[in-house]
Amino acid sequence: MKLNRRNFLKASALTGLFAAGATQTKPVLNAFSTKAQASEENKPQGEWIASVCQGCTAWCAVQIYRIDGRATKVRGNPNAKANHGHSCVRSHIGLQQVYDPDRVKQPMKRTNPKKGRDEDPKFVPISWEEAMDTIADKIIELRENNETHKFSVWRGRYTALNGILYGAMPKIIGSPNNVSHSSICAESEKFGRYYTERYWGYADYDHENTYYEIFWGGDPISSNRQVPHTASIWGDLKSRAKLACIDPRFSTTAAKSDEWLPVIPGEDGALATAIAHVLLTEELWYKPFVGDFKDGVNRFEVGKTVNEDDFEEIQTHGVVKWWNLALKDATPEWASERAGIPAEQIYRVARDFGRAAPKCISFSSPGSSMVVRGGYTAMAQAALNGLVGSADNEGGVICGGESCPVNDFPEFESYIDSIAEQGNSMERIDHGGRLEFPALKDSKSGGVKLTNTVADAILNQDPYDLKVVLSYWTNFNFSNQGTERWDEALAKIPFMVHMTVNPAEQTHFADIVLPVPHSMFERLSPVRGSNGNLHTHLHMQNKVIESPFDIKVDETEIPWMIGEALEKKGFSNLIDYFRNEFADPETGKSPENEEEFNEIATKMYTQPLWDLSYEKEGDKINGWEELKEIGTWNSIPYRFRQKWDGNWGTETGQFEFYSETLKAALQEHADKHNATIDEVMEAAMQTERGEMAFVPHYEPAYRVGDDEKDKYPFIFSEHRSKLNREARSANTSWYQEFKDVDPGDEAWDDVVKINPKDAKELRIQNGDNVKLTTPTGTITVKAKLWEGTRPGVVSKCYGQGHWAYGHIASLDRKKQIARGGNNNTILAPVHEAMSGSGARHGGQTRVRVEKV
Ligand SMILES: Nc1nc2c(c(=O)[nH]1)N[C@H]1C(S)=C(S)[C@@H](COP(=O)(O)OP(=O)(O)OC[C@H]3O[C@@H](n4cnc5c(=O)[nH]c(N)nc54)[C@H](O)[C@@H]3O)O[C@H]1N2
Ligand SMILES: Nc1nc2c(c(=O)[nH]1)N[C@H]1C(S)=C(S)[C@@H](COP(=O)(O)OP(=O)(O)OC[C@H]3O[C@@H](n4cnc5c(=O)[nH]c(N)nc54)[C@H](O)[C@@H]3O)O[C@H]1N2
Ligand code: SF4
Ligand SMILES: [Mo]
Repeated sequence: MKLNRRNFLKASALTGLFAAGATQTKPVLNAFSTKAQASEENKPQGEWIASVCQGCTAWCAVQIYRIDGRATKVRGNPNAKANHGHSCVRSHIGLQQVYDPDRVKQPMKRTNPKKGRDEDPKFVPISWEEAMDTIADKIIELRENNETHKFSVWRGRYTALNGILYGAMPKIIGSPNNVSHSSICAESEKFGRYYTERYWGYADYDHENTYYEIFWGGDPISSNRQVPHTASIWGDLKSRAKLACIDPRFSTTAAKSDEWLPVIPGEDGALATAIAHVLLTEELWYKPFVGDFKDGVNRFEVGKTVNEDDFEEIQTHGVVKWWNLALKDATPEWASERAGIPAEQIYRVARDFGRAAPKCISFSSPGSSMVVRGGYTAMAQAALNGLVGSADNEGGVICGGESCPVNDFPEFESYIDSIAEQGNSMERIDHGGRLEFPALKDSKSGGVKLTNTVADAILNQDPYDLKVVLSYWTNFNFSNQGTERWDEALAKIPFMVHMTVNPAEQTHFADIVLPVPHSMFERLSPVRGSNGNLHTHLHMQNKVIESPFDIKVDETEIPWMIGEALEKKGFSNLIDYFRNEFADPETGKSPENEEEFNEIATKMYTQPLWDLSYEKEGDKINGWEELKEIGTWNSIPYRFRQKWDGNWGTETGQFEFYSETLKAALQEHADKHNATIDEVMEAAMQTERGEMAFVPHYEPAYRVGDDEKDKYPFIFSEHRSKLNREARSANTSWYQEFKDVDPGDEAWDDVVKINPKDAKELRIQNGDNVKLTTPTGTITVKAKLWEGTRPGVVSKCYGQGHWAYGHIASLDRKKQIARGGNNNTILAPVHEAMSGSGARHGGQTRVRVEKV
């Protein structure tokens, strides 16, 4: 072919294309590529092995460089479409976690029967056999006394294998009490989207095609779901789109946005409804989505009700009802008084957002919704995406994702005997579904299982006591608000097993401690990550290294071994289920030991992804070995507007501003209690009554503590760290050394950030030790003068304050002296009851700050 200019361009475009394809299998971050720097003779003999980081809920596919059996480096897995070769700073901290000398190294048992923070558990090493035998004895005792419901499995973070330990095992033993940490994580955010667009899950966004983003208490370049992706495209996003960050704190995202709205904590609902008000009064709603007045004349005028018949909706339901009930008086001036943001700024954000319709994003987060009464705030944030037509649309918000076909674990119903059946029918321990806790997941009363109420249940024996608890990947007396209650509750449990990587605050109350793999390096398991970058996926954790410690996998191997121990004592249903129902999909072989069980369960679960005979839309992976090697399966990119034209799945089939779906769920919950919906609203601590219950609306912030000057004059607001791997990374020197990457924070320390104006009045200076007192508790930390928090609001990072997590996390581990203070010691144990969430944000607790 002769190369004229036209086909030269064609050819080079093609090479370019192929080149781009080829680089996808290469690391993006070459600085970390050892091979790139090594000469031939000293070329390292290592290899990159696929795995998954679970440092946060992004669950990124990564690769780990192994050399001489040691894990030495981490990078994003270039085969994964969600993070495309990137990983965040926290992924590297995993290396220090897995080689942490403070880890639990062998099974141990408590020899001091007294439990309490001041009691030394006097742990001594035991064999796995003794541990399993003891656990089996306790379970058999419950079965003999017909009180299997007093058995409970507690789950923190988890992999896709959780269906065995958390799903099947309690049911086969006979307990409704599998308790998850999800309700202290993010359920209220999901509530908002479910009751507008019927999607319960983490959100994904089309950042590449958007022109305006409002971040509601989200700091997506430091936390939330997709840090590697968001950080990697931030430059492009920022040069294309306008960004507004609504956060009481000057976060990294606030610093890099066009607008910062330092909202008074818990008052976001006022801003969201005011933005909706402006979109309607100024005719900025997206008409091809919402529809229009029949005669084209806008009747949304301040304070005026509108006749429903005058408006014709297209994809939505109830815009006029919403206006009449909750929006007509919600002017920016009204919102300004509540949220503490100038009205002009609210107008500007609303107008710029509306002008970008439909390519604009209202980005909700737990930060602004894990707040007492924050469920309606989350609904309002989601409803904005309806008004601008960005819901399920390019440049907007994705509702769900393409499918990622996996197999369910085998049915276990036939292994539930009559004793178990009776236990399973008992009321749950967590109070979910009681009048005051609608906890409405998937339209079900009590659909969300509450976490933080379990401490109250144990303390008050309401509805009964728990006797045997198996807890994994949790640290509930650190991670729940109101930690002192948890210390007391844990001390009351007669037998608790903690399966943990590090001995933690919860371990201090355990009877048996079991060492488990660090999920990122030491176990084989499938992980279904959050959707990201328009793709749904499944990633594989591999056993990258042989652990130096005597560990067993919590979700599979330990249940198997307990099953064997139970069999010896005459109860074989659990092990029978594992032996009879699980079989290698390739050879048909049943598992014979715990390790085989883990592998076979993983193979069965993932078969549709690696077996080419299953139809699917996404990566083609040829065989089980290839899945482990590539480490990820990705769906095709999301196809937008799947839910448009009546497919939303809501009661009306439309995107609901007036939520018939929530109305039905609330009615069912009310009927269950012979109550009215108003009575439910009251019990659930909501202020509005009547039809307001069915629309996104403003609820005033709820605060614990009196604001009189001499009592609790400040609002306490908190946030997470760029370096928090949830609350698990504080025992690493990298966490401590680089802690000042969080704006305002200090290395090796824990500070409360106070506005200089307030500090001056209190005569407090940088570095002073200050006591923070709330109605719930007291901690002592350093003061930091910082303009990044508004006067009247003090701001503090979550994550420090460990008194039993290791020698780096504590100032003095032996004497239990924490480095800094745990926010949960002073945060009140309150809830966002509509979604059943623990409420940590929204300035729910007032605080007194005193120099010590
Ligand atoms: N004040 C406040 N409280 C919060 C939050 C907050 O931002 N502020 N965040 C909330 C959120 S979003 C969540 S999700 C929860 C999390 O709270 P939890 O689910 O209680 O988890 P962590 O506190 O991270 O502690 C997990 C424990 O697991 C152990 N561990 C570490 N790696 C592994 C592993 O690979 N396998 C196993 N089996 N164990 C391991 C650690 O030793 C630690 O003891 O906390 C909530 N609590
Ligand atoms: N770096 C990091 N990222 C993580 C995790 C982690 O531990 N570390 N954990 C993962 C997990 S388990 C979860 S659930 C998610 C949580 O995701 P997010 O909730 O998005 O995480 P945070 O950074 O805690 O966001 C809270 C933000 O809300 C702000 N905020 C507090 N009160 C209010 C309020 O009343 N209104 C508004 N508008 N903002 C408020 C805080 O200042 C903070 O910047 O993050 C995940 N990503
Ligand atoms: S910490 Fe979270 S965002 Fe960072 S690499 Fe791990 S899973 Fe991804
Ligand atoms: Mo979470």
